[in-house]
Amino acid sequence: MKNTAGFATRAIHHAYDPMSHEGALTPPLHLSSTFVFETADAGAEMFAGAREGHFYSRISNPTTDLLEQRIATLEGAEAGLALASGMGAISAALWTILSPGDELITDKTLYGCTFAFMRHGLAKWGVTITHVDMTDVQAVSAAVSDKTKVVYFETPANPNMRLVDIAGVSEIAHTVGAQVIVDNTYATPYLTQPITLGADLVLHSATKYLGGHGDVVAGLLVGRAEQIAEIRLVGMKDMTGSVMAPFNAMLILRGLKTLALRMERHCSTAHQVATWLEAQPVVSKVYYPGLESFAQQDIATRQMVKPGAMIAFEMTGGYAMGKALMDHLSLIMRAVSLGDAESLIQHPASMTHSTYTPQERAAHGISEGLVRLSIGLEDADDIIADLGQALVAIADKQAAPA
Ligand code: 3LM
Repeated sequence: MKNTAGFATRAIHHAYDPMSHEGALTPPLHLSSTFVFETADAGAEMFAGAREGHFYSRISNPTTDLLEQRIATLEGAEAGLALASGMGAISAALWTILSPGDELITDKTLYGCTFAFMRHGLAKWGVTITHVDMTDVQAVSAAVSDKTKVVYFETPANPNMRLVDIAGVSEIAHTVGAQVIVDNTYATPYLTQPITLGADLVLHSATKYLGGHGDVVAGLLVGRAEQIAEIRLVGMKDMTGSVMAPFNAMLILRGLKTLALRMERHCSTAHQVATWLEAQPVVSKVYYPGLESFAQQDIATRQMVKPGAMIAFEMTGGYAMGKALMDHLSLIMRAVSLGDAESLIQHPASMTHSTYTPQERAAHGISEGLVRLSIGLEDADDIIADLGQALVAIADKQAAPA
């Protein structure tokens, strides 16, 4: 298969030849934790890095290796690395790159555990964490200095859907020699490929859209081959041991085969649901990059093929109403995580972003009333009907005498 093949074709075929595997259509699952050396010298050469091959699955494994090649081609990167979780990818990368005394500049809004890792982990280690409003490229320009080693952000950001101009921020970061790390979990490589826009490293919680079926926790990282090799040997192998199990790699490889199809459906349904939500009088604000009312629609159009399938919204009655809505849903599941076949709803302030204090949430643009909806693969009419019946139920409840 040519490397110029389309996204879906590469997601299904890249780097695998059945004829080299006894004709097996599906890549084999190599569960082996260790690999036999042909000779003692061959083993010593592998340890010295002078000979290619697998020798222990905390370093590499044929099944995870195929996944690493697939995610690299889909992101337009030289190399990939599979890790135990999204947080494993984040911590292995940052611990490899940063040293005490360095500065990391990041957006105001981050996934709750990423924020906590920076605040409680990296900061304790002597790294200065500076939060900047990255929706404003000038603010990033004013913040960077010779001490800035890493510029880190999510786009769209979890949970409030703020977007960051990847090309603009990368250009600024590179003027001071800083590396740009983008968490591409919400967009997936189907919608945005940050490396092609100037980022140095891209990471995923593969638990989400890449796996796509809510049955695996996993992380992926892509970037330049030399840097990925360093993160493999330092951040992954020695500092965290955050290795993806081969079985999980197999599940992600299976998920990737339908990523293009699923993202098309996720996005078109999300657009319908967001449009419907915006028309409801009790919904005061909807944050979805595909809506005309979305403040950063220009960036969405520039760097996202489609607006994604994550929606955040607020209700006129604040979180009391949001909670009532959540408790009256029957098809949409009350659960954290995202990117699954099932539509999921959750309350960031008390769940995914409870790692922030209320004061921190206020300072970082995460409102207490925000409700987050991950649009699944069910029929759009059924998702809308579920939201509709819940709105009717809570309206009746409000109208009923106490
Ligand atoms: C969530 N998010 O519900 P894992 N980066 C982003 C993420 O959204 C996440 C990670 C990294 C959620 C998980 S909350 C307890 C459940 C943008 C995870 C971390 O380590 O694979 O979970 O990825 O928003």
